[in-house]
Amino acid sequence: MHLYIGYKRYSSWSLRPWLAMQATGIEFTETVLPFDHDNSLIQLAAEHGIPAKVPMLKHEGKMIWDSLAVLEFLADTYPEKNLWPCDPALRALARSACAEMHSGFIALRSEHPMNCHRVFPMKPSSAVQTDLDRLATLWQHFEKVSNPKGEFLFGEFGIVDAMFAPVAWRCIGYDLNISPAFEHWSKSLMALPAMQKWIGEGARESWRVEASEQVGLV
Ligand SMILES: N[C@@H](CCC(=O)N[C@@H](CS)C(=O)NCC(=O)O)C(=O)O
Repeated sequence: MHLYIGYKRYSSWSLRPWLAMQATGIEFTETVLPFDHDNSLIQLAAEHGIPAKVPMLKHEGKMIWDSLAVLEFLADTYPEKNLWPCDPALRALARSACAEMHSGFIALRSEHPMNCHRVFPMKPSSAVQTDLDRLATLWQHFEKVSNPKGEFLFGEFGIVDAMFAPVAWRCIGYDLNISPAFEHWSKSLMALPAMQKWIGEGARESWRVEASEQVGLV
């Protein structure tokens, strides 16, 4: 399997499948496509005749793009990794939360883009606060329904943890508060060797995207 990703410093969508693969021991090779600095993503998409963005997974001639589609493909390909909870009701809840992360939390995502190496405390706007409150409610619901035996949302690390991983970084980087339950989960997530590896590799990247570096300054 080969995973094409964007910048480790900035690409929250890329982090999600990368983290799921690293944290669960799925073997893969990877290429970073610095799409704001060269045309490698355009070329790759043209080569395969697909309207692709990163992340994108190449496997046995197939190209799969979009973070959630890649994660679903991984869950199908490696059922033994239990990337979704085994219990159908919990699986449905995990899917609801992931779908909401994929399509929602727009204010949080747009006003506080992921930047793994910038700590810049910001007061949340009222739209962002609504997203943070919604996340607190979601975590409350996870606690009530999931009652996990392990340290992640449904026990062992899975897709739902990967999908929300960039939110953990956003809270650290912009000093945003959600709830004690979220904080507890975020600590476990940040302690994952895979998460630390991503952050370390992001630190060694030299590309800079000015729009992301200037958030809160202009
Ligand atoms: N919803 C998509 C978003 C993918 C996306 O927007 N990727 C960005 C990088 S984070 C990208 O490829 N940008 C380059 C471009 O649009 O040309 C997903 O879940 O993968």
